[in-house]
Amino acid sequence: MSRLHIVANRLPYSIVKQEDGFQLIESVGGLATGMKSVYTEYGGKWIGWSGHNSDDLTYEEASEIDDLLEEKGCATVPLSDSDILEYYEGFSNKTIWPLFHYFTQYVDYAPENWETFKRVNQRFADRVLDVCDDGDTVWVHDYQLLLVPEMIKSKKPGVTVGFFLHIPFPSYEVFRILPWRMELINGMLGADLLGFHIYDYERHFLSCVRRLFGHEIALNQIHVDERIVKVDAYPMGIDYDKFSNASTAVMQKTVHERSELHKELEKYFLMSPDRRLVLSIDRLDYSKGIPQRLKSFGKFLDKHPEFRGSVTLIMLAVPSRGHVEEYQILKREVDELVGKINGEYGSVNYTPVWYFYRALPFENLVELYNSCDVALITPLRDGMNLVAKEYVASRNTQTGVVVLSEMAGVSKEMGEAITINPINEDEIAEALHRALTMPKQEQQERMKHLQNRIKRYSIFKWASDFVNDLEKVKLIQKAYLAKKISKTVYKEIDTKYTKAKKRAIFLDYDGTLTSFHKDPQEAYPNEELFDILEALIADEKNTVTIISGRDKETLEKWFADIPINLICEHGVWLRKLGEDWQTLTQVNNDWMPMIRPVLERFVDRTPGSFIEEKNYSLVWHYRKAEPEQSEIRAKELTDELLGLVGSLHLEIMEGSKVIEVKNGGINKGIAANQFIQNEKYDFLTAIGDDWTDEYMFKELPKETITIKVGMNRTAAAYKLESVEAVRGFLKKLGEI
Ligand code: GDG
Repeated sequence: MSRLHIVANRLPYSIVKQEDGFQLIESVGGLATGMKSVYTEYGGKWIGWSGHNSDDLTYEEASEIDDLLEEKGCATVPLSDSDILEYYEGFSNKTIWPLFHYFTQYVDYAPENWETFKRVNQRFADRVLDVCDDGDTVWVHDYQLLLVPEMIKSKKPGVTVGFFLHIPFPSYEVFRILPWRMELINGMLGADLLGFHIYDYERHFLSCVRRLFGHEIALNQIHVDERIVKVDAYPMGIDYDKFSNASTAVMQKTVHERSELHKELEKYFLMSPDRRLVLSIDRLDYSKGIPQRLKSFGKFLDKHPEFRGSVTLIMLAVPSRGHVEEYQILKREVDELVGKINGEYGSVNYTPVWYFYRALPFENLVELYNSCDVALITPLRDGMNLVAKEYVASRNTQTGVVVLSEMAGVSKEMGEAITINPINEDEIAEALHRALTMPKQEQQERMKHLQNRIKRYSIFKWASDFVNDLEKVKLIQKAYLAKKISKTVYKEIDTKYTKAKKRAIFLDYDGTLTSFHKDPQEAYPNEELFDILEALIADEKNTVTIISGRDKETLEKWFADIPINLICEHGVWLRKLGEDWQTLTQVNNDWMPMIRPVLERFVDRTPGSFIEEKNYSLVWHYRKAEPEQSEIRAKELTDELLGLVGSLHLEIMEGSKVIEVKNGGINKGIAANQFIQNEKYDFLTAIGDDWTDEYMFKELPKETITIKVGMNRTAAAYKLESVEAVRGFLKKLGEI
């Protein structure tokens, strides 16, 4: 693989000023560990902010820092005081963070923060563009850089871009609140691969794309202009061995070698064999549910007085975003709650909550994981939550219980934890009781499963999976492009066209010659389309046929003024030039009274959907209905119809946002073949966009130039990406 660069708000080093100059300290965070393995292996750069305010640095100091980082493969993006205030603390942490964690009441909509966010994202993108070449791969991380993928892609389309979001992606109902919602999605769609921790975030994102942009989406692939964007879930892992080994090392230390904290913990247990520790670790953030957790612990002590004196909650709250008002309020609330619980339930030799408001060194962290019987992890929302995984990895004795919020992404991977609703304080109190009284054997059984799973999908596996998928996306795009009509392919088609003496051109209508409209009656042909068709018809070597699922009355009305052949209702009706309408197959409508009530029931329950009755078919349209609901309804309806149609010799056709029930033995392929029989055409082409057109692609003679509009799997030989592309193609053929 070519070079792979990482882009994140922060570089994987922090910088401290010493007497003899600046010194780099390697970050030990999960992301830094995982990514270092990736960008060093692929010889790329890590692009990000050094963590220093550029206003506080002299030119010489800034250059010294840049040089030090450069040696480590890092390229710095400078941030000034106002950038930090408006881009980082402002739009990132006061707008996106609360919104994406469903704290809509905290969202700040300051337009100046948005402006700075855009400007700083552009600065990051420019720095990336400086260091990368066409053919390189770039992996952008997290919510501070949502606009960067598009900013890279629009300038260097030859660069493959991946993006991973570390926080939740909210549901459409929440996301839509944001005035800059279109811009953010558009920024993300610059990526070739978009990763989320869990499927829920992925489906929220896809739903926003569908509703805000209407792009075509097939499974987890979005068709954006001429590209395919793949979306997938990759639950981020940890460096499992690092925690497991550190935990073993901690246990093997002699008394003298042990840290002060470790000694304190041992003393605590020595006081009584019944003593238990419950652990709580997070950044002090309102998304983490810390006040609710404390209150639940108070409730637990209240309801189970037998545990007073023997169960202590160790609460490590790492200071975070202290400039932001909501965090200051939270800090006061937590301080008060700790005081209240300790005041109410404490005694001379019992402190219910040990509260640390600071970051501890890694060794202490592992000691805590090692010594605590229960990990109490109760975020109100959390993208993943790595603490839960780190606790599991550190439990070499295989004892210990995780009490876990169902709102954390990690809960999807931890079925063996006791899951709780983080708002429900009584439930948490009871879960805590259950955890503290769980038999050892049960703890070990659960822990064994958790460890096996967390170990397997480590941070390294996570990173390599994402990188491998980025490579695969290139192949998907290549396969898509392979069927695209390139200049050379077009030339070949044009040569055949020019040489031909008698040509048959079959054109589907909706989604091929004209875009879909919410109201199908609005899809009538415009002037440009008439010009294109007239130019083709003017060449007397051409026999042009519109072949559509629409009813004959509509098409007859719309195309009354031009001499064109029409095949309607997927092949039931044919009107050749100068002739009357004829049916291509013998059909009847006796079945309609049986099927109609079924469709009507679905109309009643699916607002926006409606029934169209054609001469020989019934159609349930759901283009105007709520997209996700109607997809489900469409599946239900198909299932129900399948049970009915067999004995009636009917067929169900699932088109684009329609389900059509019609007589069996009729399709566009049969109709088109009947149309050309007894004639000697030396140029045949068929263009269509949906499932019903596949019959033409499969059944017309093999020399037919078959063209599919859109990205879905097809039997056609070629693809065009859109209605505009079809019109462009026909204009060239018709020489207009
Ligand atoms: C975001 C998302 C997602 C904590 N205290 C100390 C310390 N830590 C380390 C832990 C852990 C990390 O910080 C916290 O990670 P989380 O995943 O729990 O949470 P966020 O910081 O909010 O991270 C989150 C994550 O991104 C990854 O995608 O899981 O949902 O919000 O690694 O060990 N480390 C040390 N001392 C401490 O006192 N050394």
